[in-house]
Amino acid sequence: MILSKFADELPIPPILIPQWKDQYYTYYEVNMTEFKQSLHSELNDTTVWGYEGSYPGPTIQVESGEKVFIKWINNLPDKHLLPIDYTVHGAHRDVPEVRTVVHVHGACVEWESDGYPEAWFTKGFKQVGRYFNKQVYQYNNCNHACTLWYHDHALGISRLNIYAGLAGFYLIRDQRERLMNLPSGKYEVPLMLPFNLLLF
Ligand SMILES: [Cu+2]
Repeated sequence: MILSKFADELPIPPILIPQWKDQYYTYYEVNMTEFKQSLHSELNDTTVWGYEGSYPGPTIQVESGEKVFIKWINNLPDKHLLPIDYTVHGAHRDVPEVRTVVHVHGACVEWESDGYPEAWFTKGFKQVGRYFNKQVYQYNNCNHACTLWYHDHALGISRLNIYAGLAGFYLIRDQRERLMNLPSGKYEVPLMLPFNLLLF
């Protein structure tokens, strides 16, 4: 089957709304779930994994220096969407099949909040990897304005969790960027090109 090109509008992920925000800090909760989503109007809906019912996940947009807390919550099924290679390091049968941990790529964070591959957790934090340390991650966002992304990082199945859909944008804004008068609003289009780095 050949799919028509340029048939659908480019999906732009929604901006995530925080649960709480005051002058001191911002708090988000982000659920990982399995759901169906249209990936092309000529195809039936596809089962994917995503954050807050969105694939790619909703865009997290913060200000440089903003103190942000995020609780990443695994509400995925017990069975993986994709076949697991149990010979890969960290993916042997002694660990639960579906495990997740979120890494914000390029963020400056304490190690406990960095989404270490062995800090994975399962649904309801029932089982955790040996470097799991806390449920709510802290991000100090010390970077200047930049485009970062968040993605799954669980040892042995990162690539599968990301193929399944666990990735999204994390944008840091600042005054210096705003003064550059760059294209903004609907003229700023975030693009994500999925390909396989050496992710295991
Ligand atoms: Cu990364």
